[in-house]
Amino acid sequence: MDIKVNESIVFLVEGDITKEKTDAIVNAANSRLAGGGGVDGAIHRAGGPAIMEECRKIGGCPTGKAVITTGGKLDVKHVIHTVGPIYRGGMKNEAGLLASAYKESLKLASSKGLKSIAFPSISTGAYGYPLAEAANIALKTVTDYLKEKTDIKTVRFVLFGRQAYEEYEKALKSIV
Ligand code: AR6
Repeated sequence: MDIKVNESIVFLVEGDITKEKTDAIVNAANSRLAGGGGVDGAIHRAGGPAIMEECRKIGGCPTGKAVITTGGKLDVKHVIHTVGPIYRGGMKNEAGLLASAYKESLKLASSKGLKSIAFPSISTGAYGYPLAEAANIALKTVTDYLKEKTDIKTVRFVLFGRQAYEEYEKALKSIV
């Protein structure tokens, strides 16, 4: 499914983000940028050691912020590493921090002149954010950004598995 927002298009696809050919893919990292499981593990495995080398130099990234490295051996110029919140019931500003992770990633991509970016579903694996709520926040934040700024032409949400895809589809239909 896709929708047009201003001059940009938001795509929902089911798949593996390490196969993307956008200018940048976004990693759901941890604040130490230490690598881990899930999408983080997949990106470092497929991208090779150059990505971790840069992560070590950067040293860390606070929750809700984003940093950028090379794409290593991936078919992308850059990996943007952002840190989503750990879900602890919803009263610890998780929604604000999740929105910030998306927005800071987009701002960083814009500042580097990137035209296309692919996101995974941040915080909805190991960090336990309920998928339906996270999908609404992700899509609202991205579409709001594209209504204001038109430099990023393509945003792809690469959802891992049918359930994630369907939740995002439901969320996207509810906001258009
Ligand atoms: N492509 C796209 N999405 C994927 C892929 C993939 N190859 N693999 C998993 N996902 P998670 P988080 C989905 O746990 O919740 C790590 O250890 C997955 O199904 O990767 O933000 C980090 O180091 C889920 O929907 O990230 C942190 O410590 C989504 O990606 C911590 O986990 C996010 O799941 C971050 O937790």
